[in-house]
Amino acid sequence: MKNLLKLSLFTTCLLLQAAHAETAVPVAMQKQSNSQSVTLVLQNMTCSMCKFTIKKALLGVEGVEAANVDYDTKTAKVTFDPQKTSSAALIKATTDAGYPASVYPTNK
Ligand SMILES: [Cu+2]
Repeated sequence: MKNLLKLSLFTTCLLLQAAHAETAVPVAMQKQSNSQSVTLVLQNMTCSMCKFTIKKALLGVEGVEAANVDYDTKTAKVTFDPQKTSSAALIKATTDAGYPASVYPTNK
């Protein structure tokens, strides 16, 4: 009887460890890929200097980690922390700077 109890405790322990291992992996992965990327299509970009204005506006938004503005395609690829900001806030920032934007369709 005593041995049976020991065995069942041992099995429970193994099961708990397995369950823990299964949940621990996705959590770790989530932390690594915490930031999100979005591509914005910008209006009113009339010269190559515009990209600096837009980049500055985007980097001024709290939670933005990187902003790469491309004059040729008139897009901005922005990496941000979704806990701190959103694509709507990014659009507001570029709009306030004079460049209304929309989310590039494939990134919706
Ligand atoms: Cu310009």
